Amino acid sequence: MSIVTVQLGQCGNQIGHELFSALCSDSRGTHGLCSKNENQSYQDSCKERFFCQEESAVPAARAVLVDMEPKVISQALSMAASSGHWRYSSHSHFCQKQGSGNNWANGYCVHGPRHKEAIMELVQREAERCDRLGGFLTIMSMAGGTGSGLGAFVTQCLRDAFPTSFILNHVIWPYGTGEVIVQNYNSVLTLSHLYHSSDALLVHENDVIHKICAQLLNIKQISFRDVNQVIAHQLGSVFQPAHAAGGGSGYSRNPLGDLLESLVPHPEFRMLGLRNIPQMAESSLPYSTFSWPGLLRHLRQMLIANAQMEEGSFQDPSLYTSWLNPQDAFTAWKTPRAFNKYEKSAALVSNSQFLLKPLDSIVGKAWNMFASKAYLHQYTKFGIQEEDFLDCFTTLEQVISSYTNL
Ligand SMILES: Nc1nc2c(ncn2[C@@H]2O[C@H](COP(=O)(O)OP(=O)(O)OP(=O)(O)O)[C@@H](O)[C@H]2O)c(=O)[nH]1
Ligand SMILES: [Mg+2]
Repeated sequence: MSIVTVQLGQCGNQIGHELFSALCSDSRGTHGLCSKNENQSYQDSCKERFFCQEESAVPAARAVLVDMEPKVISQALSMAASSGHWRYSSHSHFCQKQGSGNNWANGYCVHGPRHKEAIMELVQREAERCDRLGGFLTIMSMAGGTGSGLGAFVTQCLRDAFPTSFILNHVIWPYGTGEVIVQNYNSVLTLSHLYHSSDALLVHENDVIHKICAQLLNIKQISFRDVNQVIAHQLGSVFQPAHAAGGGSGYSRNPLGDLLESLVPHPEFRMLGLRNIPQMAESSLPYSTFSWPGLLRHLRQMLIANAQMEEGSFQDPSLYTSWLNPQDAFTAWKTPRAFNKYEKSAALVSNSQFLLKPLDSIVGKAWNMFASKAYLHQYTKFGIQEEDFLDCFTTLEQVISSYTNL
């Protein structure tokens, strides 16, 4: 099955481009110890999921690019074309002349309704190019105006137009010491709206990825490009083909469905996090050896984060909430194929309390601003009223309380 990716705003388009580059270069790159046949079916499966091959042209990403300003999109289009290995389709982007000025309400109330038809037509066309549509992956930041506001609007349109398709929103959590003063407002509005229309939110925190760049990859002057490459690597590690452990011999045909089915058993809990190991500077890769038990132990340790627990396997019931059977709570996927130059690597997607603190902090800061009515007129002038804010706070307070009680 194929996934249609919708890249929204500066962040969404930059990360989307990096994701398709990573998928393509992994697919073309070293296949490690796996057989030729295995490698071939890995490549075919990756193509079916993310790329569309027309005649003799290089594969085209199954993607729609949306931004309210042209610069980032035109960069993405030309960088992809100049790679020579993949490209974006020539009529799969939509942009305007001026961004949403970090104003969620501008993206959601103005740009959304105004451009709904044009954007949804692009999405529809991309969906029709898929033999079998497995769902949608949207990529956006939650702190700006376009990715967050227009992104929330487009997600609702996707839900209406494709009521039975899976929708996974990849969301970038802003730096704690953010560059946008109203980022907490925008974040609260984005999260609460997505919570109603999306199947799940896969969250990457800029602060966390920044740390990986600094501490594990030893990058001195960290750019968005560096951060995005780590994010793309992590996303690729989840979305590239893998076999269900104990399942049949073929690669899974329904990547989004498989992921969401096991990870989102309850509508109150839709926040997903992603960890990937090992991660190291490319130059040290050839000199590293890893063993599976070591990697998995490390990954598990990351999951329980400092909790005092005996080592064991992922089957340990104490890792999970009591209302889930441990067999249903954990699903493993494997492939002998190397991933992105790593002969062995492991990724863990989890639905856990990892966002509780950051969420509480963002809601708290937004609430304090709201209580003093700071910047509210910038939202009300586009049609987001105080009651709308209150509804959003209520939604997120409920999410916080659900996760707290897990
Ligand atoms: N990881 C990552 N974060 C980014 C990138 N670009 C922007 N951000 C983050 O995204 C937020 C700003 O949102 P943008 O995506 O720039 O905004 P936009 O969607 O283009 O909306 P407007 O510019 O207001 O129209 C901030 O939290 C930034 O830290 C990127 O390439 N990678
Ligand atoms: Mg922008």
